[in-house]
Amino acid sequence: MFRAVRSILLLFTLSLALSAPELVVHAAPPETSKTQSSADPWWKHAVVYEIYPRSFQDSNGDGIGDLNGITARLDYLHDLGIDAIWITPFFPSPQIDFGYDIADYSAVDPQFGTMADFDRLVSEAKKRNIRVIVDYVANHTSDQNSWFKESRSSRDNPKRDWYIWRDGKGPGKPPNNWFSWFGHSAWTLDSSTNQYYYHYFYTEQPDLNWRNPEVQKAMYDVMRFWLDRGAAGFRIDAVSRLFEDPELRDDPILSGTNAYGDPNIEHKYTDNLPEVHDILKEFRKVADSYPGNPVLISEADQPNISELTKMYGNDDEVQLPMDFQVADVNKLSARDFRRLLNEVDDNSAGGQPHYFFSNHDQPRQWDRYGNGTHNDQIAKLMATLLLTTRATPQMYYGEEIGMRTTPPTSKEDVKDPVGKLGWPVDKGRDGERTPMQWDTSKNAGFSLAEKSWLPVPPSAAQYNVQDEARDPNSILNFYKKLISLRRTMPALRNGDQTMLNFDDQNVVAYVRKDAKTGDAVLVALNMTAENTKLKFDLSQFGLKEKNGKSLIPATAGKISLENVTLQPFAVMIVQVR
Ligand code: TEU
Ligand code: CA
Repeated sequence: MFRAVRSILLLFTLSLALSAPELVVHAAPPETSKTQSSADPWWKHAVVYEIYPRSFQDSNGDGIGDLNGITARLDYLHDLGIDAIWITPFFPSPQIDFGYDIADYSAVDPQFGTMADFDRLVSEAKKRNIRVIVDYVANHTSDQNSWFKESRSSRDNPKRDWYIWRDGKGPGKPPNNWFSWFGHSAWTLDSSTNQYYYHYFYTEQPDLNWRNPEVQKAMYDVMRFWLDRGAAGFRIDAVSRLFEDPELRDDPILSGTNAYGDPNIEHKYTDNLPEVHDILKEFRKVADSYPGNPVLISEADQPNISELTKMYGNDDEVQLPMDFQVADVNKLSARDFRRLLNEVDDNSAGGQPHYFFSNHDQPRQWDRYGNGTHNDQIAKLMATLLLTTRATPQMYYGEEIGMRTTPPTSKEDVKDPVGKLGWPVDKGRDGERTPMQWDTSKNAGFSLAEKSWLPVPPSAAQYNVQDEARDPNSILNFYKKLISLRRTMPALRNGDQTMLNFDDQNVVAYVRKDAKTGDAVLVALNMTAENTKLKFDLSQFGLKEKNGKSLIPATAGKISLENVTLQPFAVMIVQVR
């Protein structure tokens, strides 16, 4: 998925454009404004913030971020206004896939801290009304997990069937043509028992056999373990890959080859099998057996709205399926965004959408959506899109300061194994995992070590929390303003959403209106480098006034809705009656 995007990125020359509308910055709102106005579960109104713990804040000078580092930065997160953090895996792991290869599901890796550190993080976060969401890697373990060590020890070990073991088709021939997402055969021969085990991802990440009730029980216990310790829910990793075709049919071969030199295939028999939904229902039962509405967020790059919609079940599966369709439009296309946003509302599922643009697996939005000259303004446009629709927004650390993708410059420096395998076509995911840029001190304030695990990008000199906090026109203050509007305005918090001007090639526009209070806003996003004139008639929404109060950009008087001009990539949020 991320490979194509990555090569497109190389084409852009990056330059800095510091053009920004005037903006008034408000301090974080009082706690009481976070009180629910209705019986909605908390996650419906939350802003979720993804933290890659290796790269957020190092507290002990070893060059690797840790749990205490996150705790030390909670005041920053509170001031930003977010409601929940999702922390990618911090469990014991050989770190082949930087934590997504778990050796023990119920402990903390010493390089990230201790269980006491986790407990302290949860309780300190709670004091600031921030919930902690844990990553749940259900599809596979590490090959260093004691479950797998037992499983591989002999063909008749009681845990043999916890993983997918099969005979080859003949000498040197794996059971079928399935390919790993990370390159080459998805089967590895284990010489000690002369059978192959299946792994959707790295060789060191054997897939669990979810058809085995013992595996199911052990994994539901993992959920209970973290819920008992105060987790507010889970982001479920690679969930569409839980089941494989029992007949092991060959996947269809497509044309061309990928960055690893393998033929492209359709993962037809290892992805989105219907059985996934039986397990999602069980996950939900576990979550629902706890107070406080624990949330389930699914990570699955569903190919279309109907597959995505299935993730909600009948409101008995996940509450927030991540929408990869919206995340990966990968160009500023008013048409595409309008269609996708509208599709969700046309859909009878009635579930809560969940949008994001960046994460630890794909190039950052600053340069993925940036055009090379207006990147900062486009960063604000993407922030507006993320934070003003009715979807629950998910941010990735650093997007709020305009962090960019900074891939390694030589193969020797690559940390992510896919980057070594795919070099130079696929440089791996290091570029979007660089340390958080806090200030202009050593390692951008991330670590006191001589060398941080990934280098701090040169752009940290201009794009960092300390400097941006002081600049009223910064990307950081723009995010703060938006998050605060989302919290305080009934229209943005609870409102219905209706897309406008379906023929407009340049501008995405929508109305959010809260049925209860009548509070309404008009949001318009110019996705082009042209000055664009617009005209709005909102009478169909019972909004009769021809003028509105512009909140972004903040203007003194009212502006006319019949004669609006949007500068290149400009956004507008107008309160309307
Ligand atoms: O990624 C799961 C996964 O399947 C991704 O390939 C995803 O579909 C893709 O990024 C969409 O663009 C998860 C983790 O997020 C990733 O970091 C891990 O490497 C992977 O699982 C294996 O655990
Ligand atoms: Ca550390």
